[in-house]
Amino acid sequence: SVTAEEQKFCLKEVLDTFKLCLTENKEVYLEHYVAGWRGLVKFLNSLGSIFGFISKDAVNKIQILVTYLNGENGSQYVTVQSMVKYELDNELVDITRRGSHPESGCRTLLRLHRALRWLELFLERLRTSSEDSKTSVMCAEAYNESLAKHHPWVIRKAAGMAFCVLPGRPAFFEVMNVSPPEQVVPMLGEAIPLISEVYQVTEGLYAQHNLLDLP
Ligand code: 1Q0
Repeated sequence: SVTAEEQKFCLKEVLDTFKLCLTENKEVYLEHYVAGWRGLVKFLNSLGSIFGFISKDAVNKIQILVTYLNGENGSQYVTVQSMVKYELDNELVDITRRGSHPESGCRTLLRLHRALRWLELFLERLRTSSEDSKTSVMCAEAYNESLAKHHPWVIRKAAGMAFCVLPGRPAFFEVMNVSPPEQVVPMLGEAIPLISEVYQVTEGLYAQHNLLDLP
């Protein structure tokens, strides 16, 4: 059915979305950033319900940002740069501890931003891996180098358990829905620099405004 087709993950589609993310002067379009995450969540959902607690959190954060984008101040949320400026200028961000703005665009995007680093590290491992490499190990290594330092013990534990049931590399490549499958590695080679650039631009912006530790 049409709905099933819409739900199906396609690596090419996600790649195209990240291509659209950067403006000419290297700002990040929130709309495409969020669309990129939507595509990744599709992938996650196709791996089974054990990843539900992760995809639920991602969907929740995507939804928060979409609500801003479609809200009355949506024009302030066109790029991550304009969002940061707007929310800071109007004191809409809890800077040192959680207060009256627990769901600011800035802190919400920061969570996805940290996850994007995980994605970059994981995809790079996938790209350079051999046929018999374990996705669970690549995923855990990428996680430990990135997101893990921002997560409490109980989440790290749950994530670690979920990684253990990741399908093997061949099945994983199949879910990526690239044909022929030999195209996966070159396609990753194309995707990773794009994802990396979006990450670097956002990281620079957040660093410049001291926003990297938002509660
Ligand atoms: C393929 C396996 C996917 C594994 C995903 C690794 C990330 C594990 C993260 C565990 C998150 C647990 C849920 C809750 C966390 C929140 O506490 C935390 C902080 O937020 P807050 O509000 O409590 O301060 N949230 C986060 O850190 C955000 C986590 C978002 C993770 C989104 C993951 C989306 C996954 C995509 C699958 C990508 C597959 C890659 C291959 C596709 C090829 C392009």
